Amino acid sequence: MGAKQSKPAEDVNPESPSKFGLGGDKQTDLQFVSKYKPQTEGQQLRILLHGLNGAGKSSFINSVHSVLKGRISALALVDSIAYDCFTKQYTTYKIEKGNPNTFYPFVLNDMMGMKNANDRVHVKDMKRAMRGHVKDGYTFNHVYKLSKEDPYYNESPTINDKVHVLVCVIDASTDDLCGENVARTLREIRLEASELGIPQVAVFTKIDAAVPEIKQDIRNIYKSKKLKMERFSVNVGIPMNCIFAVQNYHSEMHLHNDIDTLILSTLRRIIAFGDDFLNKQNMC
Ligand SMILES: Nc1nc2c(ncn2[C@@H]2O[C@H](COP(=O)(O)OP(=O)(O)OP(=O)(O)O)[C@@H](O)[C@H]2O)c(=O)[nH]1
Ligand SMILES: [Mg+2]
Repeated sequence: MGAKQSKPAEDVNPESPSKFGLGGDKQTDLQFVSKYKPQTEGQQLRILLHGLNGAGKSSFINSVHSVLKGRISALALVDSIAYDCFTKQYTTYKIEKGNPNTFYPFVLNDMMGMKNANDRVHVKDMKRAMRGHVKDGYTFNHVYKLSKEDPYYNESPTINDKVHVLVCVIDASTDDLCGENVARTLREIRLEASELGIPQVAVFTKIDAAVPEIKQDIRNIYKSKKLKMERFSVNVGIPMNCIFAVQNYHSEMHLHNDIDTLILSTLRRIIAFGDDFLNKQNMC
């Protein structure tokens, strides 16, 4: 698939989402992301994705990669039958920027999803991951947490190993976004992140399945009561202005302007939140 073929078409729709401020302005957001540089040379902004299995974490990474590369790509592996946790390893994804071996100064971390609300091992592993103790390549399991004796335990994490923004990925297409117990567990993870000062956002995925009307008009996204964002916000404690909605690239052959716009505006905000935290850390 060549770049020419996948180049997003100019948005000729006078009622495009960007014009309604729903997804921000694509070019401005793209410029922000392209120009972003942490204040301190050599620093890297780490974005950790978590959530229930099958929520769309790996697909979000692929979507960000696709938008920034200008073509559909599959950096992180995704399973089409999400009956169990497909991603098992802790993996840091870097995105090449222009020249080979030049990367964006932010990375996206994928990890095994939470099996259910009683997945205590996941909560413990999350705490270690946020503090930077989990090395790349660690294979998670549901039976025991990463031990301090494990070769994949990072005893002395640097600022680059620690997480700077936590992204809770939610499948918006399920009837019950997250039951009471899952919400409690997500809240527990959120409180741990808050103790470390790590900002948190939520990204609702699969809005195409949740709100089929958006296929005709993507402006319906944030209006749609079907997304139940307010209820999620109250249950988990993430404020409404930190909750975003996207459609991941999951079956598309080409990029689409509206999908790009939502992914980019979400990414921009994630980076901005993480950067604030990174700067605060540097001042300490
Ligand atoms: N319709 C639709 N399907 C999606 C979207 N995002 C992801 N999917 C599908 O949802 C399934 C699970 O997606 P993954 O990205 O593997 O989810 P995950 O959170 O990484 O899952 P685990 O690794 O198992 O924890 C796959 O079949 C994807 O194609 C989306 O925005 N819309
Ligand atoms: Mg995955």
